[in-house]
Amino acid sequence: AVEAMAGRFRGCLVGALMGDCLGAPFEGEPRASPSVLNSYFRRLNDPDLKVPYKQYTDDTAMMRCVALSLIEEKGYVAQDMAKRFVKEFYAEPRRGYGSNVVDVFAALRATKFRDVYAPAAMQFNGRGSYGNGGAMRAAPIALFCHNSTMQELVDTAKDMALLTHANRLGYNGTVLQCLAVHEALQTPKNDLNCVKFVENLIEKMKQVEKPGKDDILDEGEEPFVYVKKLERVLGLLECKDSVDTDQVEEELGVDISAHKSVATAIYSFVRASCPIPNIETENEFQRTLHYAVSLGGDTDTIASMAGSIAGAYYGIEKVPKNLERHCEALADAIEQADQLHNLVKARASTS
Ligand code: F2R
Ligand code: MG
Ligand code: MG
Ligand code: MG
Repeated sequence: AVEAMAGRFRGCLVGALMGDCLGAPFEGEPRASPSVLNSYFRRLNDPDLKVPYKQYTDDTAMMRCVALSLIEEKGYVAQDMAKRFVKEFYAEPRRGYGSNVVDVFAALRATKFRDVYAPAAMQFNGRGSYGNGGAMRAAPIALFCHNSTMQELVDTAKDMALLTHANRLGYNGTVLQCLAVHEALQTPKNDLNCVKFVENLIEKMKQVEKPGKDDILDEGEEPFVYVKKLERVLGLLECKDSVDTDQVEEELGVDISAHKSVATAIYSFVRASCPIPNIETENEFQRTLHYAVSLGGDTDTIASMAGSIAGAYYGIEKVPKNLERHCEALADAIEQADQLHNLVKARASTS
């Protein structure tokens, strides 16, 4: 038997991998119908089904770099992580990367990693990327910072995001995703209060998004974007079964920008803790992935972020074995989760 917290670490990284692999076929496609998705998950759950595994995309490719760098370096080392992103991209460039982040990799390589934060800061004429590429790879940071202070978690998540995503929305979305995984890990099993879960994140994001004395908002830039999104999540939770996918898209977003996907992933997790009309499964973890994919748009990334939160809460025991076996490199996710768990335990015993 796996120790309880180790099982949650595994659930988190396996959940992220599964959301990516199982959500990727639907990314950017017209929203799949309830019957298509029910038969998709039913078919994959058939123990006799033998098909090639579903490949992971950039989401997992980059998350693996984050995990391996933390494990090898026993902490966050910016240069090492940046080098891993670049090496990984040039080894396998066809994993479906965002169309602009690839320029960061090229500039990092061309400048020989002199200032690893500089290329990202120059994206979009100095505004930086607000894509969800920082958030999609963030789960290992939340695991590594399991016993850290909130400030340490926030700073590490932000620094990791800044390697590619220098826009406030890009890095604060990464921080929020980390806080959500962290909150899920801390929530005792069978004790999930959806409203409290979201309210706790709102309180933390109020601190994160509070403008510092040197923070000057760009013209037209709204303050507290994520706090407001999370307040909308609370509003949707109140409406429960009457919320349809159009409303989620309109209020929270389902696209590749961080501010239109991270709160959507959090909503998917809390919403799927209860039955949802048109979703067959009784398993809450699977329901989270299924619901995230059903929203359409950036299905791999939203399902991956939601899957990592759900896996951190429910643990690996809730992950259907028939489903996980279809994902590429499943064993690596489990190994990395165990290594991160050992690292966290070792840090706790020496502090
Ligand atoms: N790239 C995709 N999906 C499209 C193609 C996949 C298809 N299945 C295939 O294989 O061909 N998915 C992946 O990209 C997302 C993460 O992207 P990331 O890492 O954030 O990239 P980038 O390039 O930095 O940002 C993405 C786009 O966002 C817009 N954008 C960002 N900041 C902006 C700004 N300041 N101003 C204007 N636009 C901005 C741009 O359109 C960027 O290209 C994940 O979904 C992952 O799965
Ligand atoms: Mg992807
Ligand atoms: Mg990317
Ligand atoms: Mg995506």
